[in-house]
Amino acid sequence: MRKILATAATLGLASFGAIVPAANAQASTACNNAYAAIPAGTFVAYSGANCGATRLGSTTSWDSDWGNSSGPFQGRWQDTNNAESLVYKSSDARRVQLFNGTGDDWAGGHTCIRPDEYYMDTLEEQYFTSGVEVENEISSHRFIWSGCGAFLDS
Ligand SMILES: [Ca+2]
Ligand SMILES: [Ca+2]
Repeated sequence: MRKILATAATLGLASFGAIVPAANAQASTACNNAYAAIPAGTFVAYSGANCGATRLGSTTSWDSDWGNSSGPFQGRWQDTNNAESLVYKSSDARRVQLFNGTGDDWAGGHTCIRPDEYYMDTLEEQYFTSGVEVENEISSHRFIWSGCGAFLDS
C-alpha cells in the first residue's frame, strides 16, 4: 500500500483521493510529500510517526553515531533512539542499513530499508536482527550495495 501511495504522489495528488483510505489520508500525505520534496539519494528520519514531529536528519551520507555532535545526525534533537518514521528516495540499488548500536565497526542488531520501499510511516513492530524493536532505537546508519540480515516491511 505504501508503495502504491508513493507512486501516486509522483504522478500528482489529483488521483490521491481515489486510492487513499480516509483514515490514513493525512499521515500518508505527510510521508508522500516528504518523499516528493527531497533529492534522489536522500535518507530522512523523523522523531514521530507519519513523518511528523522533528526532522532529525536528512542526508545522502552515513553516520556511525546519531548521538554525537558530528555528521548528519547529532545530539541536538536527541536523534539517537528517537526515529519513528523514515523516508528513503533511492537513486541506485543501495539500501540503508540501520543499527541499534553505534560505531564504525557496523556490528550488532541491524535492519535495512529497501531502495524501493519509499518510506516507513511507522517503525512499530519492526525488528533488528537482534530482536529489538526498531521504533525509537536507531543509533547509526550507512548505505550498502548488498546484503543485510533483515528488511523493514511495510
Ligand atoms: Ca552523528
Ligand atoms: Ca521518537
